[in-house]
Amino acid sequence: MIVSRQVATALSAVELADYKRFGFVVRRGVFAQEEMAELAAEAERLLTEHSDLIDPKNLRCRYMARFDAGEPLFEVFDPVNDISPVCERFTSDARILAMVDSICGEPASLFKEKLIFKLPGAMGYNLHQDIPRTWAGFPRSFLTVLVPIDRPTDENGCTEIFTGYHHDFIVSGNGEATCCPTIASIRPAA
Ligand SMILES: O=C(O)CCC(=O)C(=O)O
Repeated sequence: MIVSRQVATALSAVELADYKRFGFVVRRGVFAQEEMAELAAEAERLLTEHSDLIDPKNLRCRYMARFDAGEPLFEVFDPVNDISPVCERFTSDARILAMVDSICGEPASLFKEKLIFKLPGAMGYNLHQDIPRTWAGFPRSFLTVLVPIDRPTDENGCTEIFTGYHHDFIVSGNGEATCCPTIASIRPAA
């Protein structure tokens, strides 16, 4: 399905207000079931047809520690669009861009993309902001779009979002800029 950026739906005033207040907004049903099935099949295809790329020495591959302390598990193709026309299409889809444009107040551009597999047994991610203060010189206007391919649940490692930290960078309790603090150590959101 091809939708032009003008026809695709921008965020409503209520969604925009929610975004500004909470730092995130959830839009359900953006893609049809058949489109999501195509993306899921593409993820499986990449795992098998590009298994030759999956190697700890390949910079596009990220590995994750395991709960059972076994060998780290392959976790992410980062980037992915150059090996996946389907991912390329999703990340440039007008239905996503129209939403992001309305948050930015101008046409947004893709900075980077990745495909995360979250295979069973992997540890999962620590609390972090995607663009931490510690990345000196990076633009401060990034936002993250997350397209869940599998239905996200506690059991399969859904992403958990902490609201109220979007106006500034998270700092630890002692006021230090930090990339990946523990939940217990961060200052409460204002
Ligand atoms: O998928 C997640 O739960 C978090 C992933 C993430 O934040 C990242 O890759 O930067």
